[in-house]
Amino acid sequence: MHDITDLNSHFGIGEQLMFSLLGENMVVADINTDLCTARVAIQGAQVLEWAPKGQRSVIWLSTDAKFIPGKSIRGGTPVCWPWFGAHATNSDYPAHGYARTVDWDLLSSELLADGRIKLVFSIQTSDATRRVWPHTSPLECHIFLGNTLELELITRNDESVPIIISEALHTYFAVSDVRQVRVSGLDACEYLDKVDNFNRKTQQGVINFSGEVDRVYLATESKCVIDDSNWKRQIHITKRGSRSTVVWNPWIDKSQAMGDMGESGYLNMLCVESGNAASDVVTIEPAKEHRLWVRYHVES
Ligand code: TA6
Repeated sequence: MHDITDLNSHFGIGEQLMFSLLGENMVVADINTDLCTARVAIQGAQVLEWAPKGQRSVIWLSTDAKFIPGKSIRGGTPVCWPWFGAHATNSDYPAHGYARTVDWDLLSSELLADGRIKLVFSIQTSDATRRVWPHTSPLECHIFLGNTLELELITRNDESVPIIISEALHTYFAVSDVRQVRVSGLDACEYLDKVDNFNRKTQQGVINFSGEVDRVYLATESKCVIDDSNWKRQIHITKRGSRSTVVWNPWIDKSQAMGDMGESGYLNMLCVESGNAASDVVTIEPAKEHRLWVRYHVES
């Protein structure tokens, strides 16, 4: 458990970066600079909110999100690691790995010359994590908060044999009405349609939303754009070190079954996730590292 007073004395930056408790012992960092306001949870190194100055939040957080240590938080930028989706062999293991439900260590905080706040987190391991992931593979998450949001996941293989991971930055974006937005950048990409028995299909043009969508686009390094004409903005999603893009909206039935999506939360969120999943899993050779990087910026 992190001590708020210690965090503020070691990592606080005046009123631009302050730590506090949210819900049942959920430690968060609140950022308020000339460039943006944001909130980052120590659990999962998860950005919960991010609003460039003059913009409403770009990152969606459920009004019914639960802030209970060890439970995933609905919304923000969940880190799915060291596997994406269901575990390949053991259904008892947590979906999307364990990174998003454990406390991380904050290694550093910095106000950069360009006015952005940089936070560097490293994941904590324990007997519990080693039970589901018996590898020595330190993970860091570097977060740059300004009028853009950058996230970088760095996995290092400290073993003498290769390790294989799948991963994603499972980011929830805030939209005016998912029925009236569209996603471009994936035209002609092949995808696995999780709503249709993982059947392999090819994207035709832009993606519109009139029902549940859960697709893993493969072998794509393309930039994506969420075009939200109601809110007169486009959210640009640029990535490196990622060959998969997952597009997800649970729609009505799935949302109600999840219990933490809010009354009609599905209408105001859309996940466009940058990662490496399915046939895009990553092999990291001994003593090497793998970097997954994204940048989000808004044009209006
Ligand atoms: O990325 C889409 C997805 O894999 C969906 O299939 C759905 O399970 C979603 O992630 C949310 O998963 P969670 O474990 O956070 O409820």
